[in-house]
Amino acid sequence: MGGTTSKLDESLQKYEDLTYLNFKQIKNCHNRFTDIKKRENVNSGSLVDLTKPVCTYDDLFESVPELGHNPFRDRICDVFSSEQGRKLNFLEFLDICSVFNENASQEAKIKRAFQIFDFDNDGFIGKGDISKVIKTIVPDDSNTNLNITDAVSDQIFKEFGGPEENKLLTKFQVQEMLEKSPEFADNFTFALQ
Ligand SMILES: [Ca+2]
Repeated sequence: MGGTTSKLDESLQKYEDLTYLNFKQIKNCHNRFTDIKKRENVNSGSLVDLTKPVCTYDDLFESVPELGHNPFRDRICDVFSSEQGRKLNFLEFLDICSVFNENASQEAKIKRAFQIFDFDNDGFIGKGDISKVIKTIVPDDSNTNLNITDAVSDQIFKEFGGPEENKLLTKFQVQEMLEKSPEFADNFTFALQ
């Protein structure tokens, strides 16, 4: 990068090895995050320490519509965040952009998709989780929605569930579901413009 590499660029460069993003994409993520902090009147210089700054989910959704338009946005942030009160730090935001990048490995995407679909965080994908997944994707605009959700959920377990019909999906079965169903898979890739 020549002799003019800033301290910030040096810090950001390290994440090329740790994420599925190239330097330009990392810088892009950083700029988006910095814009949020600027609106909050935080000196962007403090962002050299990348682990410190946090922003609220709502500020993030507003500034990053690529994430804000994702029906799973709250679940995605919950899975990646270690902060309290619907907030995430910059590195967690970077982690989201990395896994949702088109270059992320299928394995990384499936691992996170599994966590995102596991709404009750019990380590399994059960019927209740799948019902919530469907309700998240299909807008709740009719009284018959509950019946439709139930029917689709049954169909998913019939198609992707194991022969023992234990009403739990494994990672492998979730992978199969994502591979065969674009309406699920589409929610797991975005790129910052
Ligand atoms: Ca579960």
